[in-house]
Amino acid sequence: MQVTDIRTTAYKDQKPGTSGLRKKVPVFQQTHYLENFVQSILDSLPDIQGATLVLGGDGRYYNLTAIQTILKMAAANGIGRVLVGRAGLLSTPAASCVIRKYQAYGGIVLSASHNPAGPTEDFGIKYNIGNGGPAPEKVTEAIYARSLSIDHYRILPADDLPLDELGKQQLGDMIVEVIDPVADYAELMESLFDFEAIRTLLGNGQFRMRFDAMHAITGPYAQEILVKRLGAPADSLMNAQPLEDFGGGHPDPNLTYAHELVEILFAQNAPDFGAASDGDGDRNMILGGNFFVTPSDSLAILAANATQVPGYRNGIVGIARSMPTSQAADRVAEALNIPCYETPTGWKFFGNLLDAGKVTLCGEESFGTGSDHVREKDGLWAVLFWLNLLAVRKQSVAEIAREHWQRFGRNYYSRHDYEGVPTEGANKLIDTLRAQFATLAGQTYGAYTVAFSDDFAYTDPIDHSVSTQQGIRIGFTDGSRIVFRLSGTGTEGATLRVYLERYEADTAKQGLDGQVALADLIKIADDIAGIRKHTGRNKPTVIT
Ligand code: VG1
Ligand code: CO
Repeated sequence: MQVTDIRTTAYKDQKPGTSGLRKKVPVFQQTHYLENFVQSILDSLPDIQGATLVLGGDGRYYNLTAIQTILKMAAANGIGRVLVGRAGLLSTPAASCVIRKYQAYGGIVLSASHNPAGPTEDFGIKYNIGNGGPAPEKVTEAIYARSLSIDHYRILPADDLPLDELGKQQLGDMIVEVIDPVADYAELMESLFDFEAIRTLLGNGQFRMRFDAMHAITGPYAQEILVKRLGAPADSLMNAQPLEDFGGGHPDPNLTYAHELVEILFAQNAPDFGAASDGDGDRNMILGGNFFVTPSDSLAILAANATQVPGYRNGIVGIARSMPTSQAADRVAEALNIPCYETPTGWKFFGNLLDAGKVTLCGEESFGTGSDHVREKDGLWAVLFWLNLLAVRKQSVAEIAREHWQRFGRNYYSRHDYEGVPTEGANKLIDTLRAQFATLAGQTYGAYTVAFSDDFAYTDPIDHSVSTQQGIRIGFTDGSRIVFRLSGTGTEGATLRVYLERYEADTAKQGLDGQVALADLIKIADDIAGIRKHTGRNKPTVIT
């Protein structure tokens, strides 16, 4: 095997964010840019000689080019075997499933998730560890540190490999095994949910659903699982053909970017159930006929009903939610007498809790829900969980949600995103908030009195690692909250996220529109942080 050693110069901007390294494609196309980062990953992993890695991505532009390069570099660096999804495809949860099932050393997942794709749009790469989950901060910090000093990388000069047929091939001393990207994942889903009951629901001639794959990775997964195995009519799927540029869309399953689906579900004679997933298949949006389930409510509802689903029949041991996610799940945990953990934003913070058997379900307000079946959030898993519940409870989505509020109270919740604002203004806004920490408590704004304000910090209960500055919280005496964070996944300017939450126990007052119910808090957020002033915007880009 003739390995080539190539001299390179370090780039200074390869610091992974909330979920891997995300940059515009032209940034990745700079000389040796991708190679530097891949070598930095490989250099940071101890004892990888002869190890098995999993490799695949969401199919976006540059996916296949990057996969060919990574294969040749893996071979040159002494990796023993790479399991790669056919045509270079693997959804993020499927990659997690495959790493776990085949006890791989880890995996490289190529995705910029919900960010748009194409020659001038975004690309991304992240490393997942042997538990199938995103690398924890100590690993991503080591990769970044290595990227700052790297001066050569190793690659095997070889022709590109054909990746469209299943089976084993040799690349230098390494075996490349092309695997079915859907099969292992579909089998896992069948082990968790009552497919028989869901098949009956989907085939009863009454129930109608729509799943929007947004021209991204979940198309083939939905085709196999929802249509082939569960018998949903073929026209239940929308935009199921994966495209390199996701059809020019923004593959983020929310009320703004999944508007095609939203219009269908909010029309007259709407279907009973609607769902969408994102670029890499780890997010989910759940809709009923004329009804939107907030991701925070979805987590709470799944937790409260978990024992109705075979995979969770014996109950759940705990719940974890990211800090900005609403406290609806906390109320369920309290009722079930199980713990509810509050972690920083990003799925990597759930890994230790899941591995230690402290939690079964996890969720984020950003359309992410999942469980201990893998170590990533999982879009289709959430869709199947809901379908299983609908099949068992024989009620509509809206009825299930309203009953939940009656029992636990309703946490009105909304997130306002200001995307692509000038970085300087965004930083100033955060500084302005920090400067008020000492004086805010005790101040009154209309009916609301501030109880505390701080920067969220987290100490991992398992490995005791500490993560600071994970979002600014302003808590009010009635339990309402406003949270401010800057996004760690954007690639242009800064994105400000404002999270708003208010609890309503009175069942007579639970039917308001979220924006109406939160109007006072929305105004207070601007009063305290100077959102308009610092961002130059008078309204958010996205409201969910
Ligand atoms: C966003 C979400 C966060 C999520 C992350 C990755 O991060 O807020 O909850 O874990 O995206 O999701 P940020 O830093 O932009 O707020 V995905 O679907 O990109 O893998
Ligand atoms: Co995603």
